Amino acid sequence: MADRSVRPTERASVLIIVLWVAFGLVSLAIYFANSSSLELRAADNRVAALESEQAIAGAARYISNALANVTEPGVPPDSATLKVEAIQIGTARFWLIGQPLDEEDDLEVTFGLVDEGAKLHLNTATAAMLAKLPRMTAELAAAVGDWRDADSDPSENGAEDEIYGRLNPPYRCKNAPFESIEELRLVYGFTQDILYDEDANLNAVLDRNEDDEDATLPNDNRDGVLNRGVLAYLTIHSKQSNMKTNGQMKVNVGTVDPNGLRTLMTDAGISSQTMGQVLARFPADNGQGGQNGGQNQNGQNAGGTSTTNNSVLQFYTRSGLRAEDFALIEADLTVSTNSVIEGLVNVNTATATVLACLPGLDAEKAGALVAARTGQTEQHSIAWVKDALDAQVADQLGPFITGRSYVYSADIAALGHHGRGYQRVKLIFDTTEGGAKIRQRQDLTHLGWALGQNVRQQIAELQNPP
Ligand SMILES: [Ca+2]
Ligand SMILES: [Ca+2]
Ligand SMILES: [Ca+2]
Ligand SMILES: [Ca+2]
Repeated sequence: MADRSVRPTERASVLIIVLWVAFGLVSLAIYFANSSSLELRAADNRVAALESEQAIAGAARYISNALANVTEPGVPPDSATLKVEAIQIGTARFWLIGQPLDEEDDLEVTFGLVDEGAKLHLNTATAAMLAKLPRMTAELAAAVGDWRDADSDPSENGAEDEIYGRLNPPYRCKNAPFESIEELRLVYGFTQDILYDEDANLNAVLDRNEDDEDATLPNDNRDGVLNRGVLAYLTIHSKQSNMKTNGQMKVNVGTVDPNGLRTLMTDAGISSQTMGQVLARFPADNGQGGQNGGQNQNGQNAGGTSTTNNSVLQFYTRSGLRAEDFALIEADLTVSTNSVIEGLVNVNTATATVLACLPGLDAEKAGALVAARTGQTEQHSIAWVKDALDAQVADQLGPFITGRSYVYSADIAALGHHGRGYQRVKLIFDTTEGGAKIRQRQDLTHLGWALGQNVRQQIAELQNPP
């Protein structure tokens, strides 16, 4: 009996050892379970990121197709059929982050394609036009001019090699056109703040961190209004072909080409009576007129005769055409002999801020223009501009505007399953040569979440239905 008995202290220590071993085993199990769940989670995130990457590739094809199949060249895809929000591809979704027409619309994301023609062209806009943008000054605009001009002579208030040579580290002035709008960061005087201002994630929305003073980056003024930097208003992509869809040059109405104009009006079904009246207003000039009209070097008119027009708008004003007849031929008219025209601003889609930069306009007149275009029936025409402005102002503005756009950007944000794997890519689509070609791809994922509060909430509700 005695040797079979175990002393209580021994029994206790065996128990403690057993407990320790059990504890160790459980810890190990928990450790491995945890690390494998971490690994699972990491793998899951990688899968989600791959899914959103695939969604972006799908979005690119979807948009390409929509742009290649528009009803008419220069007219955006029908907004009633183009899907722009929470489009599902497998378990992923994508959104197109747009730009609001009314800039005071800054509390939630606007969805849609972005018209590059609604912006100022950084390579073709004059320094005077650029200087009128928010955050710009005459000095900054002059420095932009010197950066892109071929010479090394500083313009008034500008900056050429001599100034860049004094920077630390020094570099050379580019003396060539901009290849991206972000290149502005290299131009003398430009800062991150001037480029982005409060819209640090470039989504045209006043996100929380953009309205909390210096609690989180960026520094903002917490006034409940989004102040946007110059990047929002600039492009290097807007352009249009000077060819008709059949490959022939458009009809020159700079120095009016009566034969071309007659053919064009006939094909459009404009009555012969109207045609006669229009042609009578542009009698062939002795030396320059008639069929030689297209041989003007730069497409601008040197003369002051009534047979020359500085713009398609001026031609329309003088032609006596009715707006609906003009709209039929407008897309095939030009005053230029170049094969491509860069940087015309689409007066039907530009914001008042951009319009205010154009010659003849200021903030007040631009506001009036935007008010006048609302409810226009000929949505891709410039005819309405004639009635919205004084003749003199319209003549100044005419050479810088268009009614159509051929280049769009798609700012695509995508999420994989469970709302994970956020990615954002901006693509530039160019339709000037028919079809839709991608000209530039820029990854914007590093700017962080840009889909606003509503989408965040929608995603949360999808994961945990109420
Ligand atoms: Ca230069
Ligand atoms: Ca210069
Ligand atoms: Ca923002
Ligand atoms: Ca603000």
